[in-house]
Amino acid sequence: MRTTVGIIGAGPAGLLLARLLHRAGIDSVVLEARDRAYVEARQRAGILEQGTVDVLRECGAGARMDREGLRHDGIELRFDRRRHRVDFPELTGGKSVMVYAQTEVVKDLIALHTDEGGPLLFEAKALAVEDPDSEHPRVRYVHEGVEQTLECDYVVGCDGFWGVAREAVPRELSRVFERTYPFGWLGVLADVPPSNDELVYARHDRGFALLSMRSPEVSRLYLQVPDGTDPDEWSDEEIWDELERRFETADGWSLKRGPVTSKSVTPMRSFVHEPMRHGRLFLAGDAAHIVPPTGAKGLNLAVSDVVTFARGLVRLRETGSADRLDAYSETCLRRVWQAERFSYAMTTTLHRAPDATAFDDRLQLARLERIATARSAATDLAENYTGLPFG
Ligand code: RFL
Ligand code: PHB
Repeated sequence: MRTTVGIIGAGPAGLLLARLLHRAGIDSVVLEARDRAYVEARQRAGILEQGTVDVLRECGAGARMDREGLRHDGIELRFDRRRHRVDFPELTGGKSVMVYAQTEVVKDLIALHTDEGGPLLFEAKALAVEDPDSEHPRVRYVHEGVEQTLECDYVVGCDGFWGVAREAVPRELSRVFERTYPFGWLGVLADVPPSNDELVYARHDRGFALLSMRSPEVSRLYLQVPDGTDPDEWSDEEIWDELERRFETADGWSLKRGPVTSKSVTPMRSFVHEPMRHGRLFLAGDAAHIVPPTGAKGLNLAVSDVVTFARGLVRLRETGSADRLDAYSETCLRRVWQAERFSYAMTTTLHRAPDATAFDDRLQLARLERIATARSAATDLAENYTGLPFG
């Protein structure tokens, strides 16, 4: 098979890229290792930045999001049994975020692409990207038990952290920047209306907790747990009891309980691979970088990467200038490192490290106090949370 852009991975990055290229009249083939049901059910992100919302609308993938998504104008920080609201539009000149699950974005993009777009092969596992620095890179893959080759003008590795695309960058040119954290998130979905209208990020001496939601009927909750925790160690009742302790306020706020329908543990890491481009191979989304989920940046970074690639390729086609495409790695990395900085700051301000001292605790409270009392500190949070401009 031959195509202009070979896309590895049908997560948000790969699917949105295929959509953007289709709208620009550029053909692509998407190879996805897993089956459609698996990809559509994978529980992950919940928050879309303003820029992500705008891109989904512009490419005709925003209709259901606009009907069912929940626009949020702020978040609540909870610490020392106090509640502090950060108002996004007021601090950013009108920006907000959308609560609309990654599973739903993925379902919408798959449905559109299946109706209108080019080939999207499920259960097609890429084995390797070959000759990335030639004019015609290739992807070797297995589909229906048969090994095949996809010949491309460009390959975009949207295959997530565990994918194969990154391996095609020669070791001597690769640099990896990484940090792991000695804790993870135990995440649950529960059939109960969210106990708060907006997300609650709670710092507590027992550890971090987050209240989020999927709809007016379904809550999404997270608890900081030690690294390597097995979700089955926690009964539903223990989870609710612990959430209640960490969210407790002095003003009698109460947490609604309901049936837990899913439970899983996510490890936390920060990771950046530089460069994000080698020859005609481009890395996008989690294939190139990971952020801890505390800043809600991962999916949104995947979106800004593929928008940058698509704009670069369209410019090359329309004007003959490869300047934007050539600047892909630098353009994306500037935004990636701002998201790394923000996610790290949110993570270390809100989580309790196993070796934290009383000094560390006081520092965290001082940082939160600063956000609660200084407009400049609150503005920095609001600008980063709602999303910095795309490159
Ligand atoms: P994905 O979603 O991992 O998709 C990669 C796809 O590639 C496929 N694949 C292959 N296909 C073919 N051949 C191979 N060899 C392949 N190897 C892999 C995989 O099957 C998969 O379908 O990466 P992508 O598209 O870059 O998207 C990134 C996002 O999924 C990720 O950054 C976010 O989910 C992170 N994240 C959040 N991001 C936000 O912006 N806001 C949030 O609120 C937010 N919350 C979260 C999160 C991630 C979480 N977890 C579970 C890691 C909350 C959690 C709990
Ligand atoms: C989620 O709803 O899954 C979610 C929300 C905010 C985050 C991370 C995850 O920071």
